[in-house]
Amino acid sequence: MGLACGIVGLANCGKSTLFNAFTATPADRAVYPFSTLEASEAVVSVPEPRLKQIEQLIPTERLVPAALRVVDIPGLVPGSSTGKGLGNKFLGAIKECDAILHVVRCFDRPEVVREGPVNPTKDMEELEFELVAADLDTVTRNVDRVTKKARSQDKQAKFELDVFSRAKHVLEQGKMLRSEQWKPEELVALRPLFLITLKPVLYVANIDQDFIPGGSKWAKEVHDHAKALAAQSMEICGDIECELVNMSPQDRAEFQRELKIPELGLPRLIATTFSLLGLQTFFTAGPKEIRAWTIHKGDTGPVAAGAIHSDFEKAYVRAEVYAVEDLLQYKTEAAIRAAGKLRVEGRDYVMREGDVTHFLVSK
Ligand SMILES: Nc1nc2c(ncn2[C@@H]2O[C@H](COP(=O)(O)OP(=O)(O)OP(=O)(O)O)[C@@H](O)[C@H]2O)c(=O)[nH]1
Ligand SMILES: [Mg+2]
Repeated sequence: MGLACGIVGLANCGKSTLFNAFTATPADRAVYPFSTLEASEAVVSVPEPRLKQIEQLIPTERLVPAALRVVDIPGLVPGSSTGKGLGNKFLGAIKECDAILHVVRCFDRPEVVREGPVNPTKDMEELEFELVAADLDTVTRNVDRVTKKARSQDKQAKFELDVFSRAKHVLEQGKMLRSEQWKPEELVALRPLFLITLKPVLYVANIDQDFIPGGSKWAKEVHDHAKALAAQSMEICGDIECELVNMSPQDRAEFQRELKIPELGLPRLIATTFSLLGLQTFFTAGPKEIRAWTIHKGDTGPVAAGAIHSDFEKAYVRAEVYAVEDLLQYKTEAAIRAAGKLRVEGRDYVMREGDVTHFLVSK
């Protein structure tokens, strides 16, 4: 199904606008809060300049970029975790996501309703409080669940109880789970709980158009907050991005010149989200299509083959592999082979970023 990132943020911070920019399709934007009542989902292409570079040397019928699912998650409000606003309805949608884009309102526009003056720090803390409360609820229920089992000296249950109790303690202090160091086996125990504050997050300061060159004091609050949590952050003007992606390329170029916006923020946002997910890309290239595929860093050849077709993981025999850079240097696969740069890799091979592969699978 592909990996998913969920767009969260308090009401009217610009989530649907950003979602619209992502998908270049009209989402239900509005100046009143709770304009979005259901989570909507779209699939976006991950920008990949190397596809075109490969095409220069291996002519093909079509280019297929990797895909990322984006989910617009309805308005969270202070108190959501206890049923206020749309209540807990949002939780399921966030839990299913692999990464979170936390959108923060850094624009002042009186007609776009909000309670009190623009205050990014307060907004971030309020939303995080809701997420922490939601996780605390989940963890508490699971502590209760394994406590009885742990008493009967069940080793696995005892381990889970330790891990869950520590998670509970972290959350009770108002901290997010990703702020803690977890061992791989602890993460394995926590994974089935789909905890929200354990997911990687990117803070997105949704700024006013006037601050596109930078210098928004509100955006700085977002960057500082993210930095203190060892998280990444970036600035974007949702409104402008949304307008730009819906324009013809000519109009867009003119508009960008006029407004002095050298580059769209969106491709960078997608690329950052992609790296946040700990992903890497490999390619398959032939006369029918050149395609970018998504795997996790550290995945082996068989796992990569399985991304193409689930049967291929078992049926994997070997892979012929070279790097995109080799293709750019030697120009043809035959020349890469002649230069001894085409590698034959077995089942233990750990894929590298930018591999171009032909998989040999058994019938
Ligand atoms: N000035 C300015 N206005 C923006 C920006 N992004 C969004 N808006 C406006 O803010 C209003 C609310 O945006 P939405 O995208 O509907 O907000 P939302 O977070 O999806 O709201 P809910 O779904 O109701 O929680 C719209 O009128 C947008 O045009 C921005 O970057 N700058
Ligand atoms: Mg919305």
